[in-house]
Amino acid sequence: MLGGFSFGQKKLGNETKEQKVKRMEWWTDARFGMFIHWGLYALPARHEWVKYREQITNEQYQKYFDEFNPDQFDPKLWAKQAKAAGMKYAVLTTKHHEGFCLFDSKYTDYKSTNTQAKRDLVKEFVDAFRAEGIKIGFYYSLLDWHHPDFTIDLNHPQRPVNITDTAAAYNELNKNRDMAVYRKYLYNQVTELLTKYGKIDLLWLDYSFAAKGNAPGKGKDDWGSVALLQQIRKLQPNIIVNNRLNLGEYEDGADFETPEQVKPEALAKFKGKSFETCQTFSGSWGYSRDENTWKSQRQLLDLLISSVSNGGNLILNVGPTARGEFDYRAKNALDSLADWMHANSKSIYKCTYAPDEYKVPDGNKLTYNANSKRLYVHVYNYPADGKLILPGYKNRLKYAQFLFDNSELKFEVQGDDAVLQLPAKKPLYEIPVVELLLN
Ligand code: JFZ
Repeated sequence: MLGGFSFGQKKLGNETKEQKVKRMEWWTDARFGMFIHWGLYALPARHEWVKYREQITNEQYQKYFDEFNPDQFDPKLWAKQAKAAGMKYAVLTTKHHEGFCLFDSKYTDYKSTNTQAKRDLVKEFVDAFRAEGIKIGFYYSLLDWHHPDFTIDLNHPQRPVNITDTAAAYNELNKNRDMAVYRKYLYNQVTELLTKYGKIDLLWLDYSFAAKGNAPGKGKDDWGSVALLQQIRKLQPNIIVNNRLNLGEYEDGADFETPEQVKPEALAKFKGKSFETCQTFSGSWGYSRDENTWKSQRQLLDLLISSVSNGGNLILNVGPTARGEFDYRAKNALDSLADWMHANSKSIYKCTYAPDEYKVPDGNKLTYNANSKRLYVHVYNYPADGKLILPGYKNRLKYAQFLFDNSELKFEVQGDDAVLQLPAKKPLYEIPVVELLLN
């Protein structure tokens, strides 16, 4: 066969390009999802990497397992909050790097059903979000800082003090550890997650990393990535999988890229690819009590608009507290998104980047719905006199209106341009959206 896959790449299944587009359609249309990072790290409440950062041993970390008691956990409320914010899918950490499982796995005792919670939190999440019509995603950490066979590498809490220490130092630390045993565990748990909870729409596996000098990294062979992906596709043929598995020559077998904490200006290079920007409300994924760099509504909207205006998705993270709630800062952030999405979601769902011939008026950002032939101008820079110049739109514009109330916006042709007359006084919405119906 000629073509069908890019240079140097091997194909895993026999899905055609068209079938792939169809399989990914709901995700491409959705554009906006919720990430949920929740685990024992909510108790220390100082970042989900606390065990690594402070080089905490399993014994020292045990108190968080013993004290885990999320008495306010109400996934139906979480689902309502996600839905109100306009998020169409949600991805929960079924296990993060710390190794604690939020589900009733038969392969470990280190799980929520053995804590005071006594609940399969994953099952309740799935039921509640599905009931709200939100697509279900599982995050599963490839790293595991609790499993006794997971070999110590540069990202492990028990790494040598100097992480670039000699290979001998790592060998000594790893002499009783066997990645083959862990690999089987990982395979078994992913199998459980994909067989016990019904249809799973998305899987987010995290992550692979290169060695640094003598300090080992982890990738393809450690995870058994290719066999794992084949198993995933077999169990859930319609699932969408991210690209952090390190698939080598099978890299095209992953479905989307995951630029993380990438600045909006840097997203242009992903144009034309399937990508999902993942971002936090503040500077941590896990609940971080004293972290105070919370993004403003405008910054959050910019992340969403910038993702869609480059043809990608945004998944925004909430880190619930140890009691199982979205704290007031997260609630405020979600509420502010809900307000905006209530008024403007037409410029987000099923939208993508605008064709090149449509120029962005000065500092503003465009999205485009090819089906309805509508272009959306996100007015970042509100013109002082209300005159919004659309460069080169002389013969292109049929009708214009604000999205928030469908009120008409009149325009005049001046030379090659169309000039829209917005109200001189800026409407109260942050980043109002103008809908342009094109000829
Ligand atoms: C990972 C996790 O370590 C982190 O805690 C969080 O879950 C996040 C979503 O994913 O962090 C990464 C993983 C990969 C890269 C950067 C951060 N990367 O490839 O640049």
